[in-house]
Amino acid sequence: EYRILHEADLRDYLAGLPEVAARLGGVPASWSISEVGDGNLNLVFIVKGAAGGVAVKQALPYVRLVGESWPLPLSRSHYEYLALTHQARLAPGLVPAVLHHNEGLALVVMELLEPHIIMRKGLVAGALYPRFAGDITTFLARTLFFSSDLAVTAAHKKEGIAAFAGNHALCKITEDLIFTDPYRVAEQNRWTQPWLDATAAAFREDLDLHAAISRLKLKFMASPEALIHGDLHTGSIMVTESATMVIDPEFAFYGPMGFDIGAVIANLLMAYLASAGHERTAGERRLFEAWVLETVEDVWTEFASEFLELWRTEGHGDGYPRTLFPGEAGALRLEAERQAYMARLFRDTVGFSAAKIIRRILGLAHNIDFELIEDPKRRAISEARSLRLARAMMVDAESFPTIGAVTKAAREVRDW
Ligand code: SR1
Ligand code: MG
Repeated sequence: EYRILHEADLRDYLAGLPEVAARLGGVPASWSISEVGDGNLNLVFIVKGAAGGVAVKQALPYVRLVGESWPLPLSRSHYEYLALTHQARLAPGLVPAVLHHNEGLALVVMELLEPHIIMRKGLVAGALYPRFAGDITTFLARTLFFSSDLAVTAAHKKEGIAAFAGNHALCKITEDLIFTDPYRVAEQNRWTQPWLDATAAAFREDLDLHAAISRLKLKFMASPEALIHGDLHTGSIMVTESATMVIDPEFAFYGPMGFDIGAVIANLLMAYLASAGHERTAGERRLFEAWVLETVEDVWTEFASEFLELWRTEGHGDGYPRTLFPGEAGALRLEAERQAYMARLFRDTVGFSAAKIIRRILGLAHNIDFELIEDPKRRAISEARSLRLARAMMVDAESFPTIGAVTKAAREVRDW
């Protein structure tokens, strides 16, 4: 049943979906259809009619960035649909509504997010998003907490793990591209040459770094703590000044919570360190960079506070049975356990954040924060600062006991 949809097929297909056709309005021939996908994997169409619009995402049977030589299962569309509907229940208003899903065509039709833009593009242009920290922390706290053993029964959790277990091809991309390739000779690696040649070579020889990234890789592979988005970079977030929407959860599976939180923080840190390479006035630059670092701090502190509050009020899962913590002494002890849990989660977050930075500079998939810095030497300076920060965060975890220590180190490396 699968075929790659082109404009004419898509028009006919959507015309056969009464709810979608009604949302678009007018006759199908009047709909405008454009393919706008700029991600690494899929086709994305924007369809607009007299009454409204929809977004259509179709998985390709291969990695779009590389081509047909790298096949990829269409089943990722099924997992994306599952994750989107799950996230919509747990974090209403923070993900697009799904209007239609066709498993055979590996296609999802969603509400069109307008006037939202991809957050990464806004950050490259120096825009500030005052609602972002509050919204993303609500998304993170609710999706992670409510799919964890702290909130659900053991049986429910295991059914969740089983439902996403087949998404292993997407996990393998992460295991290779984030946790392995940047640290070895791999054909697809690339970096800003010749300025980063020596750093890339040093990272390939650095056994402290190899031990640290391998610990993180194992955590990624063997810690089904919660249903994670799995690719929560700023290209997977759409924003306006007053709204935030998380998209593209096709990498979703039960994994370590710190991977999602770390992804958000990593991408903010890269926006911060890329800022020096983009054209903006000194005043704009100061304002933008101060806002980004404040947002990094808010992301962790607001996430931690929302997550802890959920645990205190909705912690009815099998993970920490309340019956084992009776009375005042029990309550105090349980609270101490919660604080220890958050300290461990913070360490994971810092490590994963570092891994996400390194992969964008030495691995296959880069980001426009750096790529749009036209002068390669200036780009390499921002990237080298980011690599220096990331290496320290990964190898020297004890030096980063708080999020303030992370932003302080980012500020220091900004002037390096
Ligand atoms: C070959 S896919 C490269 C990257 O694109 C996705 O957005 C993920 O980040 C993946 O690692
Ligand atoms: Mg919040």
